[in-house]
Amino acid sequence: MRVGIVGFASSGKTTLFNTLTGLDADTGFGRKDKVNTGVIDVPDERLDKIAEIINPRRIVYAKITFTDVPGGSSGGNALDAQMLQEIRNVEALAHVVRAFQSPLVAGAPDPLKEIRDFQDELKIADQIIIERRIERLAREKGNELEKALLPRLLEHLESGHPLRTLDLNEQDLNLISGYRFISLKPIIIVINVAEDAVTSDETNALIQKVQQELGITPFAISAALEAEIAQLEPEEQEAFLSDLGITDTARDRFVQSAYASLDLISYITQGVEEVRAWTIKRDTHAKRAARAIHSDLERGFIRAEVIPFDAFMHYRSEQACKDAGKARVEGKDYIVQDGDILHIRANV
Ligand SMILES: Nc1nc2c(ncn2[C@@H]2O[C@H](COP(=O)(O)OP(=O)(O)OP(=O)(O)O)[C@@H](O)[C@H]2O)c(=O)[nH]1
Ligand SMILES: [Mg+2]
Repeated sequence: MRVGIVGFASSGKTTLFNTLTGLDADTGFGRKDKVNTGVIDVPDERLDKIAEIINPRRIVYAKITFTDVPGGSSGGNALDAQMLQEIRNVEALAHVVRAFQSPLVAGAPDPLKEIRDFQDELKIADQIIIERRIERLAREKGNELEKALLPRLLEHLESGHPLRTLDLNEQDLNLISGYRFISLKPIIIVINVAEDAVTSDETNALIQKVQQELGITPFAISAALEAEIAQLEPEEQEAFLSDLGITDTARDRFVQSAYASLDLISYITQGVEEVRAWTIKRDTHAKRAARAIHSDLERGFIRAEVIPFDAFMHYRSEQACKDAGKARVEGKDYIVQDGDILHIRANV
C-alpha cells in the first residue's frame, strides 16, 4: 500500500517519515522541495507462526510505501501542482498536524485549525477539477453517467464535505477512478505533539474533538522523540520505550492504527516457497481479493480454498485441516476474513 505523508510545512512530516522508515532524510527549515520515499514491512506474527510450522524458503510481509510530500504554509496555496500530483498517486493519506511549539513557526500551534485548513485544501483541489470537467462536458459529448454524477460530487464538496464521506457505489467509483480525487482517499490524522504531551489531557481533549468533528480517530505521537528512539539499537529501544510506559515502537503503533482506521485486513498464502501476507479492504469478496496477488487471478477466478488461521495453528498442516473438515471451498462472493489462509484457484 502507498501512503502519502502530507500536511503543512514544519508539521514534522519528514521527522515522522524517518521514524517510520528508519531512514535519515533532511528535516528542518528549507527542505521543502524534496519528496522522500521509503518502504517498510508490516509486522505480522501470524506469518512467523506459520513459517515455524512449514519452514518456507522466505517470508514476505505486506509492505507500506511512504511518500513524504512537502507542503507549504496554511493560508496560501499550500499544495502546488507537483505536490498534488504526488498525493494523487498514493492510496491513503497520513496528515501530520503540528501540535508542538516550534521555533520555525511563529505563534502557538493551532492543530484544530490546521486540520480544518488542510481538509479544505484537499476539497478545493478536487472541486477545481470537477468544475473544469463539468464545463467541458457541457460542450462535448461525454459519458451520460459521468455527467449525472459529477454535479452530485460538486454539491457535496460545496457544502463542505470531503468526497470520502459521500455514499458512492462501485459503479460510481469506477467512473471517477481516473481522477484520483484526493478528498476521496482514506485519511489518518497524526497529531504531532511535544515530547511530554503524548498522553496529556490537552491531547486527549483534542483527539475527542477531532473524532467528533471529522469522524476520524487521530493518532498522537511525538515524532521528534520517536525519531530519536528509532535511531537506537533494538534492545535499547525496548528499554527506552518501557521507561516511558510504551510497549510498541512508533512504527508498530502507526501500522496498527493505520490498519484499523483504513479498515484494512490481511489474508495469507502459504507454500514451501513462501508465506506471504496480502492487504485488502475489510469486506472484500474473494474474487476482488485475488487482485491483490494479480489481476489475472481476479479475472480467471474459479474458487478460493480457505483455512482460518486458528485452524491451521491447531491442526498444523493443510492436509490435517482438510481431514478435520476445517478447510472450506468458497465462491467469488465469499467475504475474506482477516488471517484467512487462501489458495485461489483461477483460469490463467
Ligand atoms: N519539539 C518537537 N519538534 C519537532 C517534532 N517533530 C518535528 N519537530 C521539529 O520540527 C522541525 C520541522 O520538522 P520536519 O520533519 O522537517 O517538518 P516537515 O513537515 O517535514 O516540514 P517541510 O518538509 O518543510 O514541510 C524540525 O526541526 C523537527 O526537528 C516534535 O514532535 N517535537
Ligand atoms: Mg519535510
